[in-house]
Amino acid sequence: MRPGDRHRPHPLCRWGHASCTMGAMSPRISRRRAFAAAAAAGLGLPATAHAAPKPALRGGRAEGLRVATFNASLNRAEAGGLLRDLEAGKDPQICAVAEVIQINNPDILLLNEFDHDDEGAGIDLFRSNFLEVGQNGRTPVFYPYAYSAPVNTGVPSGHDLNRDGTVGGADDAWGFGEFPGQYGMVIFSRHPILSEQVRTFQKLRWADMPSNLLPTEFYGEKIAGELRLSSKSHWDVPVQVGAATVHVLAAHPTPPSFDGPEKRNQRRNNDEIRLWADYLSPGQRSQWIVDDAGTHGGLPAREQFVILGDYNSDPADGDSWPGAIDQLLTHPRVRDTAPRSTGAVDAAELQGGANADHTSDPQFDTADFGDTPGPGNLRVDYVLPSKPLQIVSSAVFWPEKGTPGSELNATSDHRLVRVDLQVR
Ligand SMILES: [Ca+2]
Ligand SMILES: [Ca+2]
Ligand SMILES: [Ca+2]
Repeated sequence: MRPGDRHRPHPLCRWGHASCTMGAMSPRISRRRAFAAAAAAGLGLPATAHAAPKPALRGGRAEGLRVATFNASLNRAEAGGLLRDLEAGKDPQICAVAEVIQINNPDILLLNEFDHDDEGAGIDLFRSNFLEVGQNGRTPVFYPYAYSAPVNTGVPSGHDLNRDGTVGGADDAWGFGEFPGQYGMVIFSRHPILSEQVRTFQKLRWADMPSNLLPTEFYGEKIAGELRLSSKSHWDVPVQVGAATVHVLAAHPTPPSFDGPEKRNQRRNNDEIRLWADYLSPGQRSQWIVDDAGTHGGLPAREQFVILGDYNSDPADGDSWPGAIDQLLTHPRVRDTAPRSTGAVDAAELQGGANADHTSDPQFDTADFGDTPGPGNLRVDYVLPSKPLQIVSSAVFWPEKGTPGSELNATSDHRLVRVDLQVR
């Protein structure tokens, strides 16, 4: 525990972290901390005024919940690079990411591409130096709870996975990355994270998935048997919202590109998406799934969830294995609210190129990729709630060129996607 942590009730919940107990989470302290910070910033009611668990009972009043996902592109070229930028407190890209978050003001947020460090120092610095400071006159946001854990990106496999004749480098790691933790993930929440019930699937083997698409001939039998399925990690993070529990299912499957004829990344992307589809299918179909603590099986049918993340797969365009994202969009437990923006329509028209040939309606695009030759702008970022959750609205934050906020479009190649729910 570092000196600054005594003010933070729950600095970082990590898998297996001794301090991650319900007892360590004190809504009272976190509220006080939020009020103190807001007072220091010269504000009235802090954003976390509604962060405390409300006295809602089952069957009682519904609670509004805004859930968002954002691939914020906060990865850096070398280990420690993001920490240096966060410490300096002025990096314009990080300020813009914080401003996007402050404008959208989610209650639960997954950030993809946030370099992971084992102490959670990056999470603390991002909160104190950016989120809790009004960017460009916006209202600060306060997240008393956060979760992160190690990822497979940049972790050396010791094998020549890309078959280029040498061992080492980003392409030979368990997930593509220059150093362990690059392109990591973090969840921020105003509601308590039930950290003792978190399940992670970092080490689950690809070969253990029945009827997988693993190109065994390309890797060879021995190495194929060791490969990890998740390119970063898959997390089931339960969050307590009033009297209800909502499971945040977070992941960031590998892009289905940079492939040879064996299509290893395209195949892996499909199977990483399939992990959640199987996880949500109780019974035989999820029995092969084993979490990092050795527990088998998927998410029971009674549990509510929201799937979050950049799944690198458009329903119709880009390089996906056919039907990859449909495994989630058409899953019987999942509701697709089809979040949209007018900015994406505007961008597809202005940018042309591959966009002109797309099948998916551009209003659903969430990422602004290269257009000549392609892949063009795609729908790859998803917030997919379970069916019993009541939907209020949904949106992609993609302001049209020349309108207020459009200067933030350059912050990342992805846009923030959000869904407003009622939880009871
Ligand atoms: Ca190699
Ligand atoms: Ca583009
Ligand atoms: Ca498109």
